Amino acid sequence: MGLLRIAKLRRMICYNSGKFMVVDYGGGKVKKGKYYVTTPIYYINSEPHIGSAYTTIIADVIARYKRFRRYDVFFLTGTDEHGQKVLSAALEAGKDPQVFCDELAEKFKKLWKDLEITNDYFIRTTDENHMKVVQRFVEKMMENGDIYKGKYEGWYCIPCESFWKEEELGDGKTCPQCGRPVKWVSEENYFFRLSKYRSALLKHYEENPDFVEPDFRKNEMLRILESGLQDLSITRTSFKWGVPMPRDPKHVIYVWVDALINYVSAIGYTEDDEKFERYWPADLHLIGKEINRFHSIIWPAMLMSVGLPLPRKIYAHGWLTVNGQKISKSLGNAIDPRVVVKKYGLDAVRYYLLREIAFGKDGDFSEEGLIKRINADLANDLGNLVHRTTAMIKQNFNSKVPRPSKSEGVDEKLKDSAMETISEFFDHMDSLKFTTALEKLWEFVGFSNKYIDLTEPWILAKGGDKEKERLATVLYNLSEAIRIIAVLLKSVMPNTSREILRRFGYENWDEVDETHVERWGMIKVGNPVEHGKPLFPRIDKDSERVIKMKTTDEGKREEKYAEFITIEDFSKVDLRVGKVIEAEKVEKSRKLLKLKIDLGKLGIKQIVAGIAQYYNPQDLIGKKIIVVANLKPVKLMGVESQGMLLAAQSEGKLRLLTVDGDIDAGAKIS
Ligand code: ME8
Repeated sequence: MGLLRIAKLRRMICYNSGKFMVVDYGGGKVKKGKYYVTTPIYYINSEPHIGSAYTTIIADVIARYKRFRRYDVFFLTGTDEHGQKVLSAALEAGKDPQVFCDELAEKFKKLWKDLEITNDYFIRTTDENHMKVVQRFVEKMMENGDIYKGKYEGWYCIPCESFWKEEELGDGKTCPQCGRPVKWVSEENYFFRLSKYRSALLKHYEENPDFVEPDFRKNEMLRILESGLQDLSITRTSFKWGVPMPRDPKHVIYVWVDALINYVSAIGYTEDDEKFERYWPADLHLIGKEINRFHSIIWPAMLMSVGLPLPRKIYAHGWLTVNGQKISKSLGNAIDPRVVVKKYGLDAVRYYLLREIAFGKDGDFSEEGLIKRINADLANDLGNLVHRTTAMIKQNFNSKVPRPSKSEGVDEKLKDSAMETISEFFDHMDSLKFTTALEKLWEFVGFSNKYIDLTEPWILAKGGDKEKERLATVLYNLSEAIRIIAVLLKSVMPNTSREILRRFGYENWDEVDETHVERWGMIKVGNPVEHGKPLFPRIDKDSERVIKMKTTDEGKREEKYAEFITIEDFSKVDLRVGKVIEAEKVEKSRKLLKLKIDLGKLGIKQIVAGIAQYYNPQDLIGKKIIVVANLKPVKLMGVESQGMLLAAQSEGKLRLLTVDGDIDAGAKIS
């Protein structure tokens, strides 16, 4: 985007999407143009953890930063709810998939709210509106001759929802991405002519060197493109949990095709032209490195197929480990980010993630590291700077920002350093180099502390009128330095920024934007100054840790008791002996069996259970099993299930619970 400044009016003319424009989106403040940033939409098969929070927090910093730089921002996040992986998780939880997704989507929304994420919209792929757009998008690909019917035979990884070539597999036929076993799939599918777009993609990469970042991730994509592309199977018939293929609803659309389209459906593609034109193309798709291929090859090819412009940038960041280990439930480190935030504070966690983990590379989230940063950078450097300055203003100038007079060499150095910091901070933030941006800002925090040592205000305070005049200048300069630091921190540490500015007499924090650091000397003489509590209390290095890691062995023996329940709670569950009188497979399902169970006086109940991989239907007839008889009925794959049977599961095995000897069907278990 090219920017042209028109003298004093400070009005921006923007060159955006091939057009020149002066944009004013209300409030009289001129916007520079638009900025559309997205996170991946997270699979809803389990609850969010610090890994998903990492991407969302960074996207939030970017969205806040662009608003601060006066862009018209649209920030999107959401949940990916279709596909085999989510369906299996719902079935395992014994829930109807839609009910399961509704419950988990609320958990994601609640987490983002608790983490003060400022997304403008939350998309769910089960939204009716999104599903309609997916169908229209695929129809357009068809109209363009890019979709054909064929037979898919190959390897599929369910956890990654990814197809792999034989030669890409790991030892023992495992997924090259997650290391878990892949499955042989053979189905009649629709295919997308991905191969057709190879040279167009290569050309786009060549003409837009910043299209995929960081560079080493771009090079990985170039290697894939250079080695050739295979057409992509884009429908499945083995389950129904997805968007039906237009004109052939036996097929559901591949979860990745469905998911990628969220980036256009969320802003009104084919539904709200004005909004769509206002925000598309996306300025940044922020993702983790493992899903780069989908975003940097498949998605651009899909967009080319329907004739839409490509996103401006895809940034594939690295992976976080927690206390040095891969994030995993069984190791106990897939923790709810709120636990960490509750103990250490949201801003401290945001600062730590941006400062400590070199953005783009893999990094480790360690509680020790977080405590060190809080004590050194936040409590010691920034906290002390504010504390010392406000204390001296309170003591010597009746808690008002004093009027400066003649400036000396060291004052000029502070001022020059501030101006240089602002410009470097902006440059680094613009190029997504958060770690360097914060390093620069902290160099200035350091220099401001040094300025105190050099000017020795505690000695000036004991002197006569001349020294008092000098003290006023020193404390004015320190107040201004702190004000600039707080303004620059608006997007990274919003609560700290707001609190510091409030302590220096600024209540209108929401309106603070880049114009508040246009020049040195913008702090108002006479502003009330509050000397409050330290901003960041030091953390005792021996304090109890909130991330309690298990050893790998403990992880394997992971299960804890669920919470205690009372005998009254237990008695709510009506457990009965049931005799299996019929058993058959549920059509189109690999996992489900439909059983008719005789419950004596309670009659006959139909139960759908995910045991098809462990039992042949005919082997079950006549077995006496244990059934939860008073479970609210649900539909699984369209078939009603009126109860649940009990089974034990371990290391890939599953065995049904039965009774020790003969007893009547319907007998109560207590
Ligand atoms: O892939 N470190 O969803 P997903 C850093 N639904 N980031 C991490 C992380 C970690 N340890 N773990 C997860 C999907 N992430 C698809 C996306 S988009 C059209 C569809 C973050 O729930 C990171 O951004 O598996 C990663 O790419 C994303 O969560 C994967 O989320």
